[in-house]
Amino acid sequence: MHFFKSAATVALLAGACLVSAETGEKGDAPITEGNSDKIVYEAHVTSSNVKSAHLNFTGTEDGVGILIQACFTGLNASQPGPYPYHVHDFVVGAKGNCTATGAHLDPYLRGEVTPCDADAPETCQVGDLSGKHGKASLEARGSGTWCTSYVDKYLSLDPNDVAFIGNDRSIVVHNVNKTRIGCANILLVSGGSSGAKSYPSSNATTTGEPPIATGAAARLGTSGLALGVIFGVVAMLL
Ligand SMILES: [Cu+2]
Repeated sequence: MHFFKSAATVALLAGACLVSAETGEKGDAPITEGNSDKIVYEAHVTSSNVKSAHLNFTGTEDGVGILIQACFTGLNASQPGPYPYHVHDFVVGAKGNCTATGAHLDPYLRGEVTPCDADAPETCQVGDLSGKHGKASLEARGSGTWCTSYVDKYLSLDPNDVAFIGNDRSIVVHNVNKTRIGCANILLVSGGSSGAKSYPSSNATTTGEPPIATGAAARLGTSGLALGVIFGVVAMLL
């Protein structure tokens, strides 16, 4: 009897070890709180291969996690799907260069060797949206559209959280072979602060480009918003 009990314990311990092997060097991602539903970020991907992939990020009523709504449409039929998409570390480079976005947002240093297990999303790379919630389906090809909506409990709208999606981050859409077929910066639309960056770019695990390029693109985003406000005021005066 005792033998069976301890055998079961050993098996359990071994199981626990296996599970922890998938966990990030810095542990599992914690559930985020305090994400206001007044804060809205957006990313709008358009490229020669992606007519439109629009993603909207906002807080939730209870502040737990962030609500993501996404619609993909007009993906080039020559690109094999289904299509993974992720939050990447850096902003898009000059001339829409998606390579400049670096790796997936992975502040807990989990890496991507072991694929994300959607049943244990806390162990996935924080930025691995399609790993946790499903890839964009083939329905998005040609004139088709594919939309989804979900709460991701591990991303944050707080600039002081390592899982912050704002400002210096981007969305990259891939084909099924991981080729980057489109990318766009995640920009603040309303609420929130443009805030500090808590997850140092130097932590990135890839070939990431220096964050110098990011400033320029971020400024571009900000001046775009400012322009929008100016046009809005002018339109009101007319
Ligand atoms: Cu990606």
